[in-house]
Amino acid sequence: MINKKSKEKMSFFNYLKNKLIKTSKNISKEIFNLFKKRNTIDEELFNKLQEKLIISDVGIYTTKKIINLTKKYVKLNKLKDSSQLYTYIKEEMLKILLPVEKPLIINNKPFIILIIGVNGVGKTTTIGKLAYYFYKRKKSVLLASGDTFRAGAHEQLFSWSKKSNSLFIYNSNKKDSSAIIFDSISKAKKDKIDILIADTSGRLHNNFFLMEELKKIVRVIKKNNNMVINEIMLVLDSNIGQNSINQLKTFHDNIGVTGITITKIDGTAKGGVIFSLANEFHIPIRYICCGEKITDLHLFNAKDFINAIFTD
Ligand SMILES: Nc1nc2c(ncn2[C@@H]2O[C@H](COP(=O)(O)OP(=O)(O)OP(=O)(O)O)[C@@H](O)[C@H]2O)c(=O)[nH]1
Ligand SMILES: [Mg+2]
Repeated sequence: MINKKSKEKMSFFNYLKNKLIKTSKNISKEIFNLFKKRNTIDEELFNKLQEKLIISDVGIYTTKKIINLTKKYVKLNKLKDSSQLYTYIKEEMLKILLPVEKPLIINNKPFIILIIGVNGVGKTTTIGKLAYYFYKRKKSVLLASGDTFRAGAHEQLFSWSKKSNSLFIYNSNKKDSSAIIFDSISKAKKDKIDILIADTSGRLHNNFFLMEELKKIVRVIKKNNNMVINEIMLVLDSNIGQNSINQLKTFHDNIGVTGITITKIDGTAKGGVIFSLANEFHIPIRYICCGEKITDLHLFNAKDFINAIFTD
């Protein structure tokens, strides 16, 4: 008999599989067909595998790693039949993701999360979903409206605060993002709030002045006694594929990213970028977002992700 827990697990798995269908088509189906249609293991097979992985946005560096490991495995086990390699590649790709499966541990109060990223990647929407996620886990949440740039940013965040049963703070007299976030931390402390999530303006990673503003926010918060940013979370849109490597590198070099949330996994064929991000940076991937609904945010789980994209 199937119990409630395994039923839930099954329905989540089907949900994830559906959301990842385009990425899965690129990675799993292509590789599966490649190994099924051919029998001999030769250089041409590896060239084709390389091509498929690069098309799926796995990135050249990570692709080469997978190919080299597979070649070694073939040699070591004296393999002749390519069908034996599909499961091996799936396992190697899982090994790339496992080290970045590190959920956030909420270990102090207020736990401060600063959300950063390029324009339109889904920062504010992710905040709404995160707030709801924590609300469901019985945490009190305060949202700080630190985006002083985008028209309607405060209204958008306020609306998410209502939907997620969280508190909202915005000071119309203050135009400076660091001042707004600083005040909100004081309020969170005073009111004994569990988690504070601060929104920031979208900024291109190569915009010097906006990157300086972000550094200032971090500086102002760190300079004050007993105030620590517990998580600097970069939001990345999976649709931009390999470009997210540059975004992560620049944000990380400038202010130090401690966690990543990947959005818009639904509908993208470029979900393979997650392997490059994991392999090249080793920064925890905390959550993945698979849609616009408040419930479309999930803890990143390497095994679920691999099983959803690799159809056996
Ligand atoms: N399909 C899909 N759409 C998403 C997801 N996350 C966010 N969006 C949509 O992406 C668009 C931009 O979202 P915002 O949250 O406003 O993005 P932002 O990064 O805060 O944008 P700026 O504040 O302008 O920099 C909205 O239409 C969202 O509904 C997701 O996981 N899947
Ligand atoms: Mg926003």
